Amino acid sequence: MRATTARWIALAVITGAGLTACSTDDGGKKDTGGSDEKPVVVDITFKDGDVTPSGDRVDVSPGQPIDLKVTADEPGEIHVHSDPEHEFEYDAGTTDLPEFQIDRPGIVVVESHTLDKVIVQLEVK
Ligand SMILES: [Cu+2]
Repeated sequence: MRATTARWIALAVITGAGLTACSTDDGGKKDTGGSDEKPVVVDITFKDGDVTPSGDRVDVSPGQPIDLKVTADEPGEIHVHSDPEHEFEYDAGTTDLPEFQIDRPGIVVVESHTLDKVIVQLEVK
């Protein structure tokens, strides 16, 4: 009887610790914690001097986290023409860029200055 109780307590402690670690991770990713919306994930591929997507419209909500995942054959830089602007550098390989949000409705262009191309237009509404 005693042994069983002890085991249950141990389990509860382990589970509790797991939950705490998980929610800390979430807290660190979101800057404000104000939005519990799922992030918009945009997969971007740079290959042979070209980029995919190329000028696509992506709908996002104001304050919704935007998560750019870059796969590239050489390092470069991405510009997000929001206010304030964001500049992200990436290396060859796969890079998960820091999440950002846009609070004001409108169209925000994400471009590669290396290629001088529009990657996506974020339509914030
Ligand atoms: Cu730019």
